[in-house]
Amino acid sequence: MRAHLALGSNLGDRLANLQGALDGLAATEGIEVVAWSSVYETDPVGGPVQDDYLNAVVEVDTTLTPHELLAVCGRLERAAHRVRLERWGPRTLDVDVLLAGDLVVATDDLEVPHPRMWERTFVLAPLHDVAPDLVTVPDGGWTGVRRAPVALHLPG
Ligand code: GSY
Repeated sequence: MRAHLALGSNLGDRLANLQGALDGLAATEGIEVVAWSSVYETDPVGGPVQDDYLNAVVEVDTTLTPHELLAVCGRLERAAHRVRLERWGPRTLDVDVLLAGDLVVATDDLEVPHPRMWERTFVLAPLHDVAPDLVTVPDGGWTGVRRAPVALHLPG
């Protein structure tokens, strides 16, 4: 199954946090990283006044179920020492399951497709990089997101 995951960070070494997530995904059994987007610096959406985020999207092929993917996301967030102090508050790392093939999941702990993804330019701009067929660029381009002069890398 082809799946798409959103990465975000606005606390600590933001780029290192995103890179750690990409490395962690690539090292996970049952996940093959297929592509990753540019890194975007984005205005914070929702929550308290907080610093700008770095956001990216990773495309994977996986044999894991959506709930197994969710568990991987949680493991990666804990590895980045994410502390849940405040809903929508600043965070070292957020990893969300956006899409899991054509699957639809609606459980208490997981909704796929991600219920807010289509209104979030910080998700849609990087998703467009890896899956342009899924996202239409709005007239006038994206607002609130800027391509950052940095990139994620994987060996090979
Ligand atoms: O939902 C992910 C965490 N988050 C973000 C984010 O990743 N990027 C931006 N720009 N704003 C956000 N607000 C929240 S909460």
